[in-house]
Amino acid sequence: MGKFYTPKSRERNNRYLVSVDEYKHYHREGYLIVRGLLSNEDIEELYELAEETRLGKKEPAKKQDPASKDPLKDEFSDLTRIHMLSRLNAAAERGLLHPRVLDVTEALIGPDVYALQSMMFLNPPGRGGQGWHQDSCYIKTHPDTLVGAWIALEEVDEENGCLWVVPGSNHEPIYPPQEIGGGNVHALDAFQDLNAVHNVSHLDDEVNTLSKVVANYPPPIPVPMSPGDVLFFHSHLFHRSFPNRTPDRYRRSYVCHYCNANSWVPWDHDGYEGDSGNYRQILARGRTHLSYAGPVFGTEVFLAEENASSDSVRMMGMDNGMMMPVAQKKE
Ligand SMILES: O=C(O)CCC(=O)C(=O)O
Repeated sequence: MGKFYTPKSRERNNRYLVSVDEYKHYHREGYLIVRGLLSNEDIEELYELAEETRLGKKEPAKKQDPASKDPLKDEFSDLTRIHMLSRLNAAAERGLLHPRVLDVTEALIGPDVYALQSMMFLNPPGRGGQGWHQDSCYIKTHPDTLVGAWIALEEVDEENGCLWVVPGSNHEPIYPPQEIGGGNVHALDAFQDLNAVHNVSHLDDEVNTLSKVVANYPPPIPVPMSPGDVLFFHSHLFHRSFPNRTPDRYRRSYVCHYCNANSWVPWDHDGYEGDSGNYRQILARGRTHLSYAGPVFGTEVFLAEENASSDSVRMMGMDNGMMMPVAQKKE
């Protein structure tokens, strides 16, 4: 006879336990701020990495092309943000796989978690900022389970360009962005009135037509944060940032994305959008029946116990008429 399958987290001393209120807040409002989730030492390591990155990249900023339709292209070429340091650097991998960030992620979208993406933001004076957008139009997961974790590496506020969110907008579908292939998140013919939007992520609300949907909501709210605070945000949430308008402060942050490890992930940062990018995604928690990668710098991850993963789990009809997942040992 089989046994009931109940996912079980691995025990750790400093595990962050998410409260039911936090879980409800995240799913109702589309975001959750966990103050002081990371220690000073954790932040110091990531802050130093941000500094090394900044000091190693001293090319003069390229002037933004005012006719450009894609503000992100300018940002990447200006090195305002650097993608996927976690594939190149041990400290960046530790940040992406930080156990306390994963504790929260596991409770919100797990128990099985892939770590997909990392971005180091530097945002020097006068630069940075990303207009209204929804993250699932950039990183596609099917089922759509993406979540972002925005880690403050220093004080961030309205002056140096903190994030702004539209509470409750996580219940919206993904508005297909015309210029990047229509989003490709929902089936194209599933909605009767889901119209394409133009220039998502553009800083100018006049050309970024997602701003018209944002205008249906009460005013967006800024999210000021201190080093070690982490903002978890749903991938359908409308959010944006403004350029850093201080003359002398940076806005350093480390932003990572995760999804449930039973999602199919056609996305891979290196441009691959084919039949599966799963084999490049790090299994950070739990287990998966799909392919996955391991950490390359030896960062410890707390996966399901070996003996649990050798079970085969099937939905079975029980005597009481209910369908239940049942694990059976492989012979
Ligand atoms: O931090 C920022 O300025 C923008 C980050 C963002 O919007 C994202 O990661 O989706």
